[in-house]
Amino acid sequence: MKSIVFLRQITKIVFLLIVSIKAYALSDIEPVNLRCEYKVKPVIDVKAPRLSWELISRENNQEQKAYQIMVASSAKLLGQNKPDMWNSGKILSGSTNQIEYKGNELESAKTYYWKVRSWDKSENAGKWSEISAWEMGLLDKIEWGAKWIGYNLDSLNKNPDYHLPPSPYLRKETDLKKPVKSARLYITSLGLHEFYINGKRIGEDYFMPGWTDYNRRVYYQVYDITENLSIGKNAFGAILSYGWYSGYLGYALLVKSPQVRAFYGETPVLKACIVVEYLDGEKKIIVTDNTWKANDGPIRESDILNGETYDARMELSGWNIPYYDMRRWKPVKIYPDKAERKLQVYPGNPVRIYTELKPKNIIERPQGKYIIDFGQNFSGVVRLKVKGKAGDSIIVRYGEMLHPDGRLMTENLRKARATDTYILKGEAKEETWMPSFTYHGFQYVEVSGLQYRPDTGTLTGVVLSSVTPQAGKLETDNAMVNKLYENIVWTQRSNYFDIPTDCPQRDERLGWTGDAHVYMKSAIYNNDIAAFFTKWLEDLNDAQLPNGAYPIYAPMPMKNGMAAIRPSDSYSPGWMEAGIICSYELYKAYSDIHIVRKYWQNMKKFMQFLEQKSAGNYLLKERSFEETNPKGGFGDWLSIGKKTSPDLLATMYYAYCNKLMAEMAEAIGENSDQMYFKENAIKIQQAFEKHYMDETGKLKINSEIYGNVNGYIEYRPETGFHGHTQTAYANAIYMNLLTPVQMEVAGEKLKDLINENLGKLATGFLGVKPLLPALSVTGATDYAYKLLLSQEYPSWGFEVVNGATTIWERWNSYTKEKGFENNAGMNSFNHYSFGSVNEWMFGNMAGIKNTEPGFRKFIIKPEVPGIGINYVNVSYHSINGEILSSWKKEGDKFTLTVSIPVNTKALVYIPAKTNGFVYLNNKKLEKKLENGYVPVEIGSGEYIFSSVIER
Ligand code: RAM
Repeated sequence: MKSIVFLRQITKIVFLLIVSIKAYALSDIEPVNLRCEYKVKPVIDVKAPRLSWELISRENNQEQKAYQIMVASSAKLLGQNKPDMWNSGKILSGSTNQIEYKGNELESAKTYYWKVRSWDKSENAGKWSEISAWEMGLLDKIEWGAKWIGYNLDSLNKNPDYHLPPSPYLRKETDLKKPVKSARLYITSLGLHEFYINGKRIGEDYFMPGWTDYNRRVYYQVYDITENLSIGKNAFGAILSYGWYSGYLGYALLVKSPQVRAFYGETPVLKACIVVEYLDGEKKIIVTDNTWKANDGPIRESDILNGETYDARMELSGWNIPYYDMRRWKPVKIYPDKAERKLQVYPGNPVRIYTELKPKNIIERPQGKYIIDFGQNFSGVVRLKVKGKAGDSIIVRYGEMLHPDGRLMTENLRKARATDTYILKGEAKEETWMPSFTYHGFQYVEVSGLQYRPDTGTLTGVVLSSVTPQAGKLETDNAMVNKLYENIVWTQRSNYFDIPTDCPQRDERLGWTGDAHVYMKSAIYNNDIAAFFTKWLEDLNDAQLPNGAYPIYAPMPMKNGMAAIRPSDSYSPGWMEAGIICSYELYKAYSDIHIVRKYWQNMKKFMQFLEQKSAGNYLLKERSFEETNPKGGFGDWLSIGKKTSPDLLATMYYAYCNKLMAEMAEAIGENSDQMYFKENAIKIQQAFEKHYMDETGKLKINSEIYGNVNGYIEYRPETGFHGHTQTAYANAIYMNLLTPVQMEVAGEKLKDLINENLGKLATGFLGVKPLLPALSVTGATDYAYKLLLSQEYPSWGFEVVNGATTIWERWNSYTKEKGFENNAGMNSFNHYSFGSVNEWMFGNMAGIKNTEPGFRKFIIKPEVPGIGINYVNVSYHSINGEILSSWKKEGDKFTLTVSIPVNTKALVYIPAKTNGFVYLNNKKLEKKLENGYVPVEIGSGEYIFSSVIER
């Protein structure tokens, strides 16, 4: 009896032990890639920063059931689990991103340390993450105590063609009496700056503080300069340039605008604050004030569009190191601040050197000139390593293409001089120089002034781009498609340059809104652009016009209530919707409801503008936008063939924006707005159907209404405007504006139009993005592949086989027969809009599409062509982790390898033959075929599916 009791007790203990082990078992779920406001260990000035992490685990179908965040004011406290700032406690939630800090108030200039742990699907806690951190900027402008300082050199270098004054140099020396514990540099400028401490350039960033509406806000950077300082004398030096603040912008010179440069101010100015903390805790603060001295120096001209001239003979040797003789330097001038101008931490990804390129080919030209081919079109500059006599000028001209006779083609740069000049000081050793405040879009440079043949070390291509982290990879067994993808990536790299520009080479480089929204989803698959667009959406909303319309580009400097670069620039259907579409894409891709909330009132104001335009008809009839220039806006810009009515497009965008607004309203819990926009969308769809569609489902417009009206850029009386175009159907399908029956009809019509056009596309900027997706949705994947794989004009392949290394602005930017036919004045070879086919390559060819914000839920539904591609390997690093879709077709055998991040769910569609079987990791699945696919829902993990498909 005794022993039985004993046994019972033992069993009970063992049982309790097992239960408690289970309860306290440590899961292998682990938070990694901890970020704050989309960045790893950033400096920020957001009062309730958003935290995110990704999860890893060896277990399949793993999920997060809860999390806990701890934030402390020191790493030590956090290590001891003493979160003096915030302890979230165990929060029952599956969210791993967009989690707002809810702790004690964050203070200026402090660093905060944080960690997180998650509970897995079985409610077991994982281990704590590694410690991450963020630092706060200066939260109040007053704290800077610094003045705007500058040195006006505006009267110099005024010549009839360009007014390019030299760069001011500013400096100051300070004694530091004791050993330094830590030091920070807070720095900004109106115009561009480079900053030096004791001879060393601070930071790796270029073109800071970026382009904003400087009347409203200017950004600053924060650098840890602890290592740069030493006891004793320290020298601080800055070089300023005109940049977007006071240099040339866009085509102002070309179109002979009343003002061509200095749109925000004339003199570039600097504001800096250096906070030094000595080892003993005492602080010393050095600010820009009237104790700084100024001079002009070797940079004789510097302008983003026009280039830089550097006279090495005028170098101020030793100017940025201590004990420099300052007698010839002048006092700086103090410039007033604007009370309303905000001073904020740069929220985007700064421009940095991406990589360097060696010359691929060096070609000798007449008159001692050489052309250097870098083999790749890109944004950046060249670094020179040259020798020669004092006073010799080395002149570098930049171009994207060569004329057939071998000359550098520069006509398409229009008024952008795009020339850098280096004047040698004539040293015995080689002299090295790279411009600081200009960039060019080019593949070739022409160099003159060299007394010898350059070799591959003489000129180096320096690639500059905003550092948006890589997110996607795409590879197929089709060399042309691979090259197309590479070209798309290079085009994005060239144009995501502080703002999303249209092109990097000519006198334009503006944040064109139409280009930005048609390409954005494509961009998302390639890079993490969350921070980049967080910055530009601010620019876009700052530029919202008083009537509520979003402009055709942003930033848009204004003068007397009109665009300053070209007074007739305002808004355009197809462009202005970027205010809605880009916010929506950011929300969808990164689950960013914060951005939706932030601009909700702005977006509603835009919707009111559209409503007023529709005058109660829920429709934008023909000739609804007579007030813009060009009339009706830009329409399906650079399309070829029949032109789509801009108002028909405007109406579709009107409906589409209402749909997106309804979805965003739901996301932020604005229920009445949601109802309102949803109903509006329906009403617009009905009005659209009534006005722009005949009984057979054919899209139509009344072209005669446009007759005899000058000012419609694409309207010709002979050819008119149309509704029955590829662009019109593609958009109607993509935007989901049709009933199922109409959808089917539209799909047929779209195919008919392609057939009539000998199997070719005819779309412009607005039609190209939805074209392949629309074909896919309506079951014409074979058509989509035919267009993708075509190498005949007009197609993506045509550009590739004609040597393109980036995406062209026009389908016929260059043809072998006609050369640079068209308008060499508007002919960029580095323009991403037509690269929007990338969205289809990731979303359809590889089949990765998000169905819940942030790719928390997504589908993988690869579309497999009959011929042309047998292997596709695509990954996308979402905010929830890395997704893989890799498929292979060998005869009739199909294999699909997928990888699903922890805490996400995927609906995988495996293509299969009727009556065919689908295997998962070699095990037969008992599932039914639906429209050629077997859908399988899976959680995290790696899986290999195989099936038999039609050959
Ligand atoms: C061109 C720009 C841009 C386009 C507008 C309409 O000048 O390059 O790509 O959006 O015009």
